[in-house]
Amino acid sequence: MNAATGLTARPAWRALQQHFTTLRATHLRDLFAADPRRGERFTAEGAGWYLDYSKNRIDQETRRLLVALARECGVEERREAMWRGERINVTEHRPVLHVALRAPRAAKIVVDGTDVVAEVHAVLERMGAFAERVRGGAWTGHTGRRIRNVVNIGIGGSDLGPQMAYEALRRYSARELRFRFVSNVDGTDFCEAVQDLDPAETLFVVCSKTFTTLETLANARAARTWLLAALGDTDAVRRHFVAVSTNASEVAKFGIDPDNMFGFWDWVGGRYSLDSAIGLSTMLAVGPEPFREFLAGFHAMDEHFRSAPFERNLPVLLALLTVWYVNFFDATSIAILPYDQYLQRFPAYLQQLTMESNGKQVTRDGARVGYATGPVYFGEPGTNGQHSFYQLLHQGTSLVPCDFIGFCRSLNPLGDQHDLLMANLFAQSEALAFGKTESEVRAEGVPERLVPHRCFDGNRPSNVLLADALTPQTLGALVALYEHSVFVQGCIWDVNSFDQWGVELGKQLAARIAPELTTTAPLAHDSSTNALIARYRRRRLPAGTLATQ
Ligand code: G6Q
Repeated sequence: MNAATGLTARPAWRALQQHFTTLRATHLRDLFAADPRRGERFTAEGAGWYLDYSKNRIDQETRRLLVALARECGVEERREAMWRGERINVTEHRPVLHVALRAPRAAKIVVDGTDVVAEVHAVLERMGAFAERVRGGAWTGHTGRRIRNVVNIGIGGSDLGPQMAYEALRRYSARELRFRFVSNVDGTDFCEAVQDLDPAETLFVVCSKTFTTLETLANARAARTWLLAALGDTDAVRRHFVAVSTNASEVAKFGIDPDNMFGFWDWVGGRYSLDSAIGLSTMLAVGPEPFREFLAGFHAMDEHFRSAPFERNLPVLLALLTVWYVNFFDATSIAILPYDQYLQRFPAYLQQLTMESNGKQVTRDGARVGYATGPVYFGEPGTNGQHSFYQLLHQGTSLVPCDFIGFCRSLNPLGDQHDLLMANLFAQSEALAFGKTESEVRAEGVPERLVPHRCFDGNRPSNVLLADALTPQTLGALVALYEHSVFVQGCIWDVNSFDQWGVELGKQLAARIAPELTTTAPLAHDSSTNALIARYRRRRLPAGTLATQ
């Protein structure tokens, strides 16, 4: 089978195309009217999460065909190949084993003759011991003062996950410790993060899988300079810097004591590394035991993904629905709408997970795909988003499937505010699905000229994900849910969800341009880039000068 046409030639795909021609005109109002129990029938549960996917433009036949497509695309085989540690990241020739990071101690996953689960637990032990010392005050700074500030330096997968998890689990975190996250090579990020911190009480956690990332090394050097300017003694680095990396030699070259390094492995992708030692800042915030619960939540979803039949399998269902909208309804974006302020960084985190994984134009074999792949993910916590971009979700010309995420119990009960929050979640999903017809608008006495403006077509799909409360466990399960959903999508689109070559070109060009900015050497780019660099050269300030001076 030709790889580029492989997917679209599959029997289930062909059947879905046929089925789509009949279902596309069906309104969610009709689907609900035809089956009074639809809201209970199209639901699934696993690892503490309840998924209501009844407000999707599907019927039982759609689900049957989508599940058949997953089978034809070998989702089961590829899932097991991942668990077996096969090198399913074909372009980097690596296993993909984030599931080993949360496997219980008794589990065994062997890669190249080594039981990686045992290694994972050895690192977890070291992280736990270190976290206890910092949190308990036994680990002090160079001058003997207690650590009160933790600054995570990292970017991409070494920043988005830890920052999201820190924010999400804030309710469980040690409030006497302050956490900051520095990622951007823009000096503003570092300067603002440390401007009110005392170097003698500050611990830097430098997170970089490769320890060669330009932004992270620039910020780590800035941190060292800032620390030494205050403490004066290079020995201080030992007490104020720890590293999380797979690259011990680069860590040592930077001057961080290898004893203060927490390792992980090349079979952990950056955007899948939150539950490795990259989560050290999260563990410092919440403590080792809640971190283990967090891992247990991931593992519970792993087990669900591995054992639940596809028809009741949360990651499989979420993935198939995305494929349905992207490939049949031509949807180009998905909104992630968490109704919980603690999940404010969750959409940003998911953006990387989904778009870096499945934003691909060739199949695993390198043939051009003949169909759409990963959509744009975006989102904001509700209810804030309601007062901004939801207008387009309700009345715009694009179809934007939405994932609503909420909790039955608030971690901060404040009067009736949680009920108000959840009422909004339920109402949004209802409004998107059922809309408001012309006759309903007229019946409200709306003047005729305003009727078109006040109508809502409805028929806009959404999922609702509910858990009892935001805990380390439910957060872990939620992350794993999306990780596996991305995996299933990748299997169907036949792309490698675990590489990210797309970020390379810009990096290479920036490395070429950086030295050109500070010379007067002739430029050999296109006329636009040449003119931009020339203007910048004329107007830039010498390093170290303030724009306001
Ligand atoms: C994620 C990507 C990327 C990576 C960063 C940081 O999957 O690979 O976002 O996490 O580029 O890389 P380092 O951890 O090596 O600094």
